[in-house]
Formats: sequence, C-alpha cells, structure tokens
Amino acid sequence: MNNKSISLIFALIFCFGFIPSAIAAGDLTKQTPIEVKVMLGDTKDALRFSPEQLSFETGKLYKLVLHNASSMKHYFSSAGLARSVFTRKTQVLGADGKTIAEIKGTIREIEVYPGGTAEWWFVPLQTADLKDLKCTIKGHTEAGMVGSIVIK
Ligand SMILES: [Cu+2]
Repeated sequence: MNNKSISLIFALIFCFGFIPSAIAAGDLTKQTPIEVKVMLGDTKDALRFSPEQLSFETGKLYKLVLHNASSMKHYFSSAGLARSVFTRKTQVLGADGKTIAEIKGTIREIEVYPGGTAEWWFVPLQTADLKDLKCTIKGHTEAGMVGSIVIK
C-alpha cells in the first residue's frame, strides 16, 4: 500500500466518521423522547424532588414527567433550565394517565397539583451547571425542596 492509498483511506474514514455528525441532524424535536421522571414531594409530604439531581444532554429530546404524589401543590422551577432548552410542548395528564391538554410555547415553571402529572418535552440547546431548581411555594425551598441540573 502506497502513501496515496493510505491517505485516501484516511480521507474516507474522515468523511464517513466525522463529517456526517457535523451535518444538521434534521428536526431534533421529532426524535423518540428520553423519559425522565421526577416526583414532586411524596405520599408522606416530604418537601423534596426525587431525584434531586438531573442530567441532560444537548440535542436530545426529553420528556420530563413531573408527578405530584403528595397532598400539596408544588412547583418545578428552574430559570436556568428554561433558558437552556427549546420547548416542543407541555402536556397535562388526567387521572387515567391520558393527555387532557397540550400547551405550545416557552415554559418558565410548572405547578403540579396534588395527584397531578405534567410532561415537559424539550431539547437542551446549551450546556449548563444549574443549582436553581426549586419549588417556589412559600417555605418549600427553605425546607430543602431544591435540586441541581447538569446539561452536558
Ligand atoms: Cu413544594
């Protein structure tokens, strides 16, 4: 094998291995979503998010399922996450788990009522290391209803 054919092979590896990933991947919001579940409080009314640490990757579609199994209202609020993502839609689920409302547009925070479930479908656009996840209901942040979000 001479130098020319070696460099041709490298050129082919380069073309097929690297360039396609640099080409636009089409409509990122039409991917199959990665489901991430977060509990807001729990049946014993703990003032916690579970899990408290969330991790996402840019360019992937997520379906963030927010469920409130407690007897009080809770917020899922992170200005940093809201700034870092493109929201495809938000869905509200009825008691039977079926979608009863779909909201289009930018989301800043979501309040979930006792027993309720909401889904936030989004694609992270920028990396971030956020410590601003909180429930904004009076006293809940102070009691520890906070969390962190990393976008890689
Ligand atoms: Cu709360």
